Amino acid sequence: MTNDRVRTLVEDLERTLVEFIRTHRVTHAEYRSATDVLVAEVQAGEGSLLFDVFLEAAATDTDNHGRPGSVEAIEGPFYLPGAPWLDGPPYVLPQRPEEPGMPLVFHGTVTTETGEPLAGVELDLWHADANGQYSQIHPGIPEWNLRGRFRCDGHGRFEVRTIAPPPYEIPKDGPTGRVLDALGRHYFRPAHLHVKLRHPRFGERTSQLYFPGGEYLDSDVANAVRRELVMDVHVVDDPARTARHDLKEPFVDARYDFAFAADAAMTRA
Ligand code: MBD
Ligand code: FE
Repeated sequence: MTNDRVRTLVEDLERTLVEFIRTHRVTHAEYRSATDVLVAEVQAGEGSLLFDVFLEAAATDTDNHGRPGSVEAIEGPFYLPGAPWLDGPPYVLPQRPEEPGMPLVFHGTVTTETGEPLAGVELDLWHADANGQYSQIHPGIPEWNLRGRFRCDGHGRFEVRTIAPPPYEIPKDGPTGRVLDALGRHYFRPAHLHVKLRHPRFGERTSQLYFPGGEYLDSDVANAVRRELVMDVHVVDDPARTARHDLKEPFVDARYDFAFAADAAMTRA
């Protein structure tokens, strides 16, 4: 961000908030309780959670506006850089021997915005476990559980096996939960997979994918669902197909095709 841009934004934010205080005749006690909430959020390590729940989707829409290719989605507060590269194919996300949850095979393609297959794109996938918890964020889960990186093949195809996450309840016992309580809102997000795509010449995209018909699709506490981000999903229980994935039980087949438009700055270079 340039210094000019910082000044434009901070000065307008200041004007907007001063105007807001005047319009609502915010008292000193109300002002102080607002700053106390923000300080409590930061002290509880929930600063990013609060902002990501209330504001991140709007900022993501800015980037999506008028840009070709698949829409992007919020990163959320629980992304960790440096996830392990998986051995494969076939790729399986790191998981405990009896990882709870129905097996999920997530697959699809990555193409350019005009539909040409894009080889060698890195996918960095992370999601919650069957209890709605993320490794390294919630205690008692092995490091990097349900987080990992792999690449699509020479034809832009990818496939990875993991487990299907449930609808997700954001941490509610801290200050963010108290803000939602005050508003009378619930704490839920629909079940989702987070994924980042990276390509040396195209840049990086952050997506998040949802299950059709899933609970909270229409009432996401983070207001981050976009209909373009709903996968094609069906349950497979044909033994010939489950065996192909080393499974004896039915699995969820979830497909998503990404269109990756190069960063304008990178194609100019
Ligand atoms: C999440 O997993 C998430 O995606 C968001 C937006 C907020 C909290 C936890
Ligand atoms: Fe999430």
